[in-house]
Amino acid sequence: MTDGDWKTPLGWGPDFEASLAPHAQKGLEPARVTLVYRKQLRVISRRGEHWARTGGRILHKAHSPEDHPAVGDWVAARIPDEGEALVYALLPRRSVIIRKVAGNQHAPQVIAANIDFLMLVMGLDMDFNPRRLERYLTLSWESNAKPVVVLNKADLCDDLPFFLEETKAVASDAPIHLVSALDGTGLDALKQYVGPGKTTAFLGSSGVGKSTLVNHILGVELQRTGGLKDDGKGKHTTTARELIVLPGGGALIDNPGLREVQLWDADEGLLKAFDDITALGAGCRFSDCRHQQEPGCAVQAALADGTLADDRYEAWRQLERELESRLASKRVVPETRRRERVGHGKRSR
Ligand SMILES: Nc1nc2c(ncn2[C@@H]2O[C@H](COP(=O)(O)OP(=O)(O)OP(=O)(O)O)[C@@H](O)[C@H]2O)c(=O)[nH]1
Ligand SMILES: [Mg+2]
Ligand SMILES: [Zn+2]
Repeated sequence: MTDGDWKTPLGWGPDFEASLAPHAQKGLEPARVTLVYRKQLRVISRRGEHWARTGGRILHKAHSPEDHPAVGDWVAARIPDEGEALVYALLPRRSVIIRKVAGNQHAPQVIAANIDFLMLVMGLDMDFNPRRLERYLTLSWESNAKPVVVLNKADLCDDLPFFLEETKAVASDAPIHLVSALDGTGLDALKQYVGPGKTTAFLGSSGVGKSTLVNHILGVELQRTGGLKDDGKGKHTTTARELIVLPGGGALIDNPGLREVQLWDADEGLLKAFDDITALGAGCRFSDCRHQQEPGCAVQAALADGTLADDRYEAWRQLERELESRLASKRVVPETRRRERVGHGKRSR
C-alpha cells in the first residue's frame, strides 16, 4: 500500500497536507485520533491503529480544552516502527463540534473534530423535541459540519406528517430523514452521507438508536445497543466516543447519548439555525436591533401578525441569552482569548 492510500479514504486532503508540510520537514507524520483515554490516544497511521501520547509541546501551548487532540483530529506525530507514537501538533480542523460543560461557563468540551456530516438523531417516541433540535442545529451550523436530521423509530409513530412538519419548521435547509432502524425503513437514503473520504458522526439523546443505526451501516453488530427501561428513558449504552473506520473507506463516530446540549461560542450557528429570524431582522429599522421593544422591528411585527411563532421566538431569545451570559462572564477572565478554532473554510460557508 502506498502512503496516500490509507489517508484519503479517511478524509485526508490538500488542506491537511499543507498544514503538515512544516512538520513533515522535521520528520513528523500524520495520524488520526480514534479514541481519547485520559492522556493516552489511539491513532491510525501508516502503521495501522496504535497508541500515542500527547507531547509536552501541545500541553504547554494549550490554553483551553479545545487545544487538546480530540476524536477525529489529524495530528503530526513522531511514529516509531513499533510502540507508542508522540503527538507534536494538532493540524487545523475543518470542523469542530464543541459544547459547553454543564454548570461551568469557562469549560468547552470538544465532542469531535473534522466531521463532514453530523447526524442529529431523534426518536419519534417520547424523545422528540423541536426546541432541543434547534440547539443541536445551532451547535452543528457553528461547527462547520453539515447537519442531517434523522427522525428514527418511525415504526412507533402513528402521525408521521405531524412530526415532519414540526421538524421542517426548525430545520432550515438541513435534510430530514424519516427512518426506522428496527424495520429498515429509509436507511438506504442515509448511505449518501457515509463512505470514502467522509466522516459521519451521530449525536442525540440516549436511547434514540444511534448505535443501532451505526450497526446497520456497518452491517455488523459492532456497537452494543440497549433496551429502554419501562419509563421510556434510555440508559446510556454507549459510554465511549470512538472513531470507527469503515472497511470500504470513510469513518463513523458513535457518541454516548447527550443529556443536555449547552452552547459554547455559537453566534454564527444561531444566525443560521434561526435563519427565519435573521432574514426578518434585515428589515428592522436599526441594524443593531435586538428584536425586543425597538421601534420599526420587523421581528416584533412578524410576531404580532402571527407569521413568526411565539415559541420559535422564545427559543431564539433563550439561546441568545445563554450565549450572552457566557460571553459576559468570559470578559472578566482576561487570559481567556477568543481563538480561531477552525483553520479552513470557517467563514466561507
Ligand atoms: N422501535 C424501534 N426501536 C429502535 C429503533 N432503533 C433503535 N431502537 C431500539 O432503541 C433502543 C436503544 O437503541 P441504541 O441504538 O442503543 O440507542 P443509542 O442512541 O445508541 O443509546 P446510547 O448509546 O445510550 O446513547 C434499543 O433497544 C434499540 O433496539 C427503531 O427504529 N424502532
Ligand atoms: Mg449507543
Ligand atoms: Zn428587530
